[in-house]
Amino acid sequence: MTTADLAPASVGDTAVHHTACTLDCPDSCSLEVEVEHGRVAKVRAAPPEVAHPLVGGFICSKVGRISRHLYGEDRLLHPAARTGAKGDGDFRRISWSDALDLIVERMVEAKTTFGGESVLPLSYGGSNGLLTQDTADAIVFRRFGASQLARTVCAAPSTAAALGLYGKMAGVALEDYEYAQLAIVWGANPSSTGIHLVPILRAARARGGRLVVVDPRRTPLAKQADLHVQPRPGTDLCLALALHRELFRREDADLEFLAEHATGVDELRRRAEPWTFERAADVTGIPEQDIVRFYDLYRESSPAVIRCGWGVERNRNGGSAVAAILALPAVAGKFKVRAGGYTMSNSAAFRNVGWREPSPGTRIVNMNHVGRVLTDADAIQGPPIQVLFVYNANPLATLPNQELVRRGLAREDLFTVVFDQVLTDTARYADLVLPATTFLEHDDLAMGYGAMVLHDTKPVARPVGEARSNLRVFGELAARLGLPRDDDPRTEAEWRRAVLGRRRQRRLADEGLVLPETGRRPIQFVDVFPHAADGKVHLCPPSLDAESARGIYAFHPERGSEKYPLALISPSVPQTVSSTFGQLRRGHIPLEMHPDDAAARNLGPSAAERGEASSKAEGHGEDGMGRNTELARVFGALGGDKPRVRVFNEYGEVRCRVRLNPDLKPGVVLLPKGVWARSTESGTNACALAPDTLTDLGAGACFNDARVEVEALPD
Ligand SMILES: Nc1nc2c(c(=O)[nH]1)N[C@H]1C(S)=C(S)[C@@H](COP(=O)(O)OP(=O)(O)OC[C@H]3O[C@@H](n4cnc5c(=O)[nH]c(N)nc54)[C@H](O)[C@@H]3O)O[C@H]1N2
Ligand SMILES: Nc1nc2c(c(=O)[nH]1)N[C@H]1C(S)=C(S)[C@@H](COP(=O)(O)OP(=O)(O)OC[C@H]3O[C@@H](n4cnc5c(=O)[nH]c(N)nc54)[C@H](O)[C@@H]3O)O[C@H]1N2
Ligand code: SF4
Ligand SMILES: [Mo]
Repeated sequence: MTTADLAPASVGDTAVHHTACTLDCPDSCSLEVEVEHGRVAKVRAAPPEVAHPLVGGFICSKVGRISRHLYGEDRLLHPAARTGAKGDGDFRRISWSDALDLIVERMVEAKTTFGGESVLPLSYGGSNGLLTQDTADAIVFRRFGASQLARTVCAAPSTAAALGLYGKMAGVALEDYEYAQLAIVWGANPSSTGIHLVPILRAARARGGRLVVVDPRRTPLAKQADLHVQPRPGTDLCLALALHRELFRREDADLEFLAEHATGVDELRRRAEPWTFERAADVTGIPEQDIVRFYDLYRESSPAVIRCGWGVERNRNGGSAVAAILALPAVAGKFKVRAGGYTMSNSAAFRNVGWREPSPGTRIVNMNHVGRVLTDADAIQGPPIQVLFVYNANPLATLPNQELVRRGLAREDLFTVVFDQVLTDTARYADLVLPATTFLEHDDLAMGYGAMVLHDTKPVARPVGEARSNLRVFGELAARLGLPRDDDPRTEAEWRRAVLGRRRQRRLADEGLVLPETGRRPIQFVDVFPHAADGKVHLCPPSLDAESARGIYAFHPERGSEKYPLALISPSVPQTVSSTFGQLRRGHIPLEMHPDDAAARNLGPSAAERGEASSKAEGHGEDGMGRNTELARVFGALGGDKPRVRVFNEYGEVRCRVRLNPDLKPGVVLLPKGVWARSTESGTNACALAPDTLTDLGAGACFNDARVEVEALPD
């Protein structure tokens, strides 16, 4: 591939460009975009000559239809200042120059009165590449001396566990799953969240490979799996430790591998010791015979690979659970072969990318505590937050304890800037909104965290209205605040070089995309090793042991709660990426509930009524998703109009309707993550029910520790 391949080609009046997707998705697709008169007309997968191998000629439908986001009615077109009450979303247009003056004035005023730490930048940046986060923005906020944000809302526990055990070690390439004799998809739902793995798993099965899915609900993949292991949310740690115990006890552990490549073996063994299969079955709610079957499949298969997802981490035991899962291939001796080992985030395939702006040593605010910190001056040491600058994030829709976040955003004395592409729920509370470009309108660099690839993202369409890129806006803000230094990068090309290094930048320019330096598809413990001084896996790393209350691998049982007996999970759904594209949803979202739980609350047919339906359903076929068509019909019919309910706990409530879903584990209810206020009757989402407690490692979010009750509302 050469740069010539990446230059736009003209087909009639339409220009065809190649670029890459930066959305928060592991697959980082290479895209082909048709542009008409400066506007995006069609987006599809780039052809194989210019695409990275995982793409395989298809992309998701949400990006295929991204013009609805780019040119939809919610798109922000120019800077605007608030005219109505906070939350109303009424603004009047102002100029960029006035907007930037106003920000500078308010930031300087806050610093003079309260100190620089009274300014808080709030960005997560999951849907950003390497140029639009932690570059010019870091120059602004760090040099200004603002508070720093710990970006803990996602991946913090997983990252802590993976780094603690293996350092920055690349995982098994997703393409290699085809060669796995056993693939374990653990707390991940790639049918929604990383679709390019799905055909590869299908290919593996066609070659005789087996599939195990560990998930509290029957996901589309679980329906095709040889074994679906269905734990209660938050109990994976017990399951993983039970597998470890048995590996050691039955002498199936690879002691030779462990002697050469691991530390902390005896500690892990000791901590796994109490977890018999029986006890694990009791705590996880998984039938013991399923654990035995899972053990046998894992023990006897090679290559065996574990795709550990982010569903495992979002609870009080999340960090230790991920650690115990990632330790399995070491103890069971599954490394050293292609398709043997694990995959978590594959961003470890690239080292030393990014701009490093030194930390000013100012205080750090945990993102999960933004609601507390905005509403309670005593929640954190130092000055109260006076200026909040939100970009690359939609906190009102995505942070736990939504009502507290809302109260914080509603504070009259808080000056809030929201810099976004669309008028998000958060933006409605802003004093000032700034219009941002999208990855089809600005320069960026996409780095996969599933696909091992780094590639250029080019502006292919004209920015709508007065939308500007992060690099430009933060560059101008830095200048107005007098922060730039002579050797700071200024142009997009200079930023690319600063972020990538000269050698990689040249490769990217020559080749269009860059695959890992370690060889295209590394084999763990052959081509890549733990990134630690001793090159070993640390099964019981002292730093993590010190961090977790009662030490790593200690199980924290649920606080018993009779008042709120249902476990609410809020996983990703196909239509959105986190909250991105949430404005495009039509209608309201339902709460999904197992029929038994619904019947117990008079919200659905009783077991007897369903039994009758089931016997009628026997002999009926399954549809493409593995649903029994007759059962689905009967559940729908028996359910009648979906009952209106209130889902509630001590943090808040969501009012919506109920949909019966027999694929959930009884006792588990589901609301999708990232929905906007307009998608529920109450204007709240799962975050209104999510506690702002922290995970055992990495101080991450505990979304799936939400415990709730559901009651009927009059229609
Ligand atoms: N279409 C789409 N793609 C996305 C995203 C999106 O919102 N939409 N989000 C992106 C982002 S930000 C991320 S972090 C990834 C996340 O993608 P995934 O890793 O797939 O994570 P989740 O969607 O949070 O949850 C995955 C599964 O975990 C299950 N689960 C919930 N609790 C538990 C538990 O305690 N144990 C186990 N074993 N399973 C549990 C859920 O039922 C769900 O099926 O996807 C990325 N890709
Ligand atoms: N209930 C519940 N909530 C969750 C989760 C859950 O499991 N359950 N999961 C969590 C997870 S996994 C994640 S990753 C977080 C994500 O939380 P967020 O990062 O807050 O969510 P996104 O929807 O990705 O928000 C990104 C915003 O940035 C804007 N944006 C994108 N690119 C740019 C740019 O270049 N410049 C500017 N200025 N703006 C831009 C987008 O328009 C979008 O509004 O949500 C978390 N929230
Ligand atoms: S969101 Fe994921 S699947 Fe969709 S185009 Fe982007 S990288 Fe590909
Ligand atoms: Mo995430």
